[in-house]
Amino acid sequence: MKTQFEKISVIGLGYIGLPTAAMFASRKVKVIGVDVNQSAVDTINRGEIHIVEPDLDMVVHAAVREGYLRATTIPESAEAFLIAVPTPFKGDDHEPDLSYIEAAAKSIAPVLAKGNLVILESTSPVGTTEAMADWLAEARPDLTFPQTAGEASDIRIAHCPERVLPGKVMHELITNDRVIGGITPSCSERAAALYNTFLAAECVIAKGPRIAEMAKLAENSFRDVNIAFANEMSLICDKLDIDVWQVILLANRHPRVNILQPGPGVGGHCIAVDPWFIVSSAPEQAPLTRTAREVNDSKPAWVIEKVHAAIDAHLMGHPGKTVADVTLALYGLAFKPDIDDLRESPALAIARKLAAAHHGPVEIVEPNIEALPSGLENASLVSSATDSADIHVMLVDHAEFRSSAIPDGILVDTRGVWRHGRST
Ligand code: SAJ
Repeated sequence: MKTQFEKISVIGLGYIGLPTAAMFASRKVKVIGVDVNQSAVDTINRGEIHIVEPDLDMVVHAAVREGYLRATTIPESAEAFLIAVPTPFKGDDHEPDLSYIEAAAKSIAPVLAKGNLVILESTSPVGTTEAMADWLAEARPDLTFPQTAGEASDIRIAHCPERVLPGKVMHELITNDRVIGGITPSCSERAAALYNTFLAAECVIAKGPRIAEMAKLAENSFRDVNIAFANEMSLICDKLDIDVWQVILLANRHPRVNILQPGPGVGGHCIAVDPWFIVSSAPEQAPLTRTAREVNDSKPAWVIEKVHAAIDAHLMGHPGKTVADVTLALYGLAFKPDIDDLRESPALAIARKLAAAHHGPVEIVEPNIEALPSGLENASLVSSATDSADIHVMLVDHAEFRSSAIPDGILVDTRGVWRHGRST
């Protein structure tokens, strides 16, 4: 079997699928990108992008112009299919929702042919790749699949979880090691050959897709648990009236300690979601993972309480004033620093709740956006807070805020940007 791929297909052209498609196309592999969203397909076919990711626009533009990348809503035949669709959770029990993967698998089944490779890239609960293999086998009884035919199968199947950091995707796609969990060794080998088209790092082979699935969930849960520890520290230090930022700086001078940074909560659609896949698959065994999620999810409410306490404190010091006279200035809406991505952002959730409840002016400073999203109709987007702002709430430590002067007024600083004595 030849190792070079001439034509592949990427199913799902979002934050992972589009950069991956563009990366293969930049290496002169013909890529058919498939998405259910007609407007995303049209945008990409114009050589433009519908998401924000540094350096992606020029790679997509060049790939479309040179004819290596084309988008469509209907799957076509290809040598390899990479599935990169969302895996959210549903309901109060945070049950994983695999409907996008199931739909993607069923959509490619009719065009599958002997010799094809199918890769699941979406972050998935343990067992999902095997479920996907069964959906494909059910739809194509005329082909053989590795879960039953082993090494002799017509179709190769592997899980290769995406691990790239939003904001650095085009770089990390090339430089991060790839975890590869094929259903059989030759499934892994074929998948590794595909990624080696552009990978500068290593393909690390897992003993099967279940291990690869769990490794990805473990990575994001590890981070969630560690951020939860930092967030819990911030609550404890606030209660004891000591500076958590200095505590962390000092503790991190120990050679085996690396406490992460507290914040207003954990956002994005990965770290705040993936640990639930572990919890739902082994609830009795996962109290720490669950508690970390709960600690991080409860942080926005704590920040809102802090702001309300600050409003009360301000009014106590200004007897002639009412709440309507108190101006709030909120700094940052994005889900993390130096990006414009507002999806699943705790800062945005806090801003919406504060703006809805507050009777006075609310100013929002967010240098990375041009208009406020819905739910902030009572607020105004400003380039810097006015002198009349009374309470300043730091939500996202964008570079612009880290380098600007500490404002006058009451400070609620969820990121340690305005902490006194910044060096230690
Ligand atoms: N955060 C803190 N304190 C910290 C670090 C992060 O509060 O010390 C917050 C951020 O502000 C943000 C959230 O956590 O709200 C998540 O941000 P992040 O930069 O840690 O991670 P993501 O969600 O952008 O990307 C993660 C990455 N996973 C790991 O670093 C283990 C990325 O490599 C994954 O590919 C991505 O999830 C994914 O798609 O799963």
